[in-house]
Parts: sequence; structure tokens; C-alpha cells
Amino acid sequence: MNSNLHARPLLRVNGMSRIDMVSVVIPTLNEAGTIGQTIKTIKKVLKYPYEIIVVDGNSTDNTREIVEKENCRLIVEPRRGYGVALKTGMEHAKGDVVVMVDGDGTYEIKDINKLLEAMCQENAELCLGARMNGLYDKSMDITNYLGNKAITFMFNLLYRQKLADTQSGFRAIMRPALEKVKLKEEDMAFATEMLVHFAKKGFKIIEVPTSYKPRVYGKSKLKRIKAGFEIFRVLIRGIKD
Ligand SMILES: Nc1nc2c(ncn2[C@@H]2O[C@H](COP(=O)(O)OP(=O)(O)OP(=O)(O)O)[C@@H](O)[C@H]2O)c(=O)[nH]1
Ligand SMILES: [Mg+2]
Repeated sequence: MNSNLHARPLLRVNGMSRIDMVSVVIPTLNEAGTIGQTIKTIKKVLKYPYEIIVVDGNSTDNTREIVEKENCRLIVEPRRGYGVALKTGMEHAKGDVVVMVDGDGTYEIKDINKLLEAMCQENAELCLGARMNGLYDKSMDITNYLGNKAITFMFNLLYRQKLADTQSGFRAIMRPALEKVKLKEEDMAFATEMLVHFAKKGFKIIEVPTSYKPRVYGKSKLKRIKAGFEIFRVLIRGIKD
């Protein structure tokens, strides 16, 4: 990431990272049915000082009105792409830790503190909320589940990791680490590109278990075949660069 903002170095107290402020970045494209509750839950449960930044791709439902009512920072990013939206949000983030999460109500937001605490305790640079724990439980579409398994297997093999859910979009990231990598992917492969760069830099990537819920409102923006090819390209490019 190339940010103009200067991240403060993370403080370490008794050898453990300490969080001064968390920037929660939420990309949205027509998520009016769930964005309000997503924001409310964050406000209710998050134990650290925070800012919430919603990056909206010019939604045609009333996503933006809901965000404005919640008094969150709203950035309109008309350029398409999940990666574009997250990069824009991260460039505006002021926290020493960034949490990214979808606005579609599929992730268990209540686990946000668990991610942050684990990342600090283990001095990790990134903590994923892993949904692929145990046997397939139907909460995720079966094609997405199998695709995720295949990508995760390949990622672990190529980059010597032991992750369960590389496609999780719920993650806590130390901002100084984020600023050391240059991420270019504009769409869903952004999440994998981040892990590839972090693994190559030797940054510690950990996971905590979390649950997943099926989408209850609106449409998925995931184009499986396009995303699959892009993720595969990112995995291969990482070993060549
Ligand atoms: N601003 C912006 N947000 C986007 C764009 N594409 C997706 N998003 C948001 O990014 C998040 C992830 O997209 P989803 O459509 O949920 O993709 P997914 O999680 O793979 O698919 P589901 O299984 O349906 O949840 C959601 O909050 C979307 O609203 C985009 O082009 N611009
Ligand atoms: Mg989603």
C-alpha cells in the first residue's frame, strides 16, 4: 500500500502490541439491508477507540443514507472493484490497526475483539477470521467452499503457511505492515494478494475461528470464474516476483 499518511510505530507493552486506534473499513455496493446493523454492532462491541470508514461504490439503494445517519465516515468510490474500495478506505485510515469486513451481514462482527486480541497477544501482523473450521456446514455456498479449499491448499503449499480460510474478508491488519506492501489487485484477488505479500515479507499471519452466515439481502458481487483466474494469477506471480 502506498499511503501518504504516516503511521505511528506500534507501541509494545510487556512485549505485546498495543492498539491505540482501530480503523474499520467496510466496502459496500447495494447493502442497504445489512449495513446499518453491521455498523451498529461494531459500535456496540468494539472495545478499542475506533473510526468506521464505509467506502461505497455509488450504491443505487439507500446504503449511503443509512451510513450518513449512523455518523460514519462515508467515502464514495465510483471506480468498481472490492480491492479498489478497500485500498481507498485504507489510504484514509488513521488507526494503527485496520480491520476490513464486508457490509453484507455475513461475518460474525461480534468476533472483532477476538481478532484484535489474538493479533496483539501473538505479535502477528495479520489476523484472519477463519470460517472454514471443521466440516462443511452449508453456511457457505458449496462452490465457494470448494474453491476456497483449493486456493487455500495452494497458498499454504507455495508460501509455507497453515491457514484454513485465505478468502476471509474479515481481518485485522497492523497498518505499519500494510504500508510496507504495494497491493495492485482491483477486485476479489486483493485479499489473496495481501496474504502473498505478507507471507513473502515474513510477516506473521494467524487465524481465529469465526462463523459465517448466508447473505440475506441483495446480490453477491463475486464473479467466481473471473475471481478464480485472478487469484490463481496472484498465487503464481508471487513465486516469480
Ligand atoms: N465499494 C464497493 N464495494 C464492493 C464492490 N464489490 C463488492 N463490494 C462490497 O464488498 C463486500 C464483499 O462483496 P460480496 O458481494 O459480499 O462478495 P462475497 O463475500 O464473495 O459474496 P457473498 O457470498 O454473497 O457474501 C460487500 O460488502 C460488497 O458490498 C465494489 O465494486 N465497490
Ligand atoms: Mg460477502
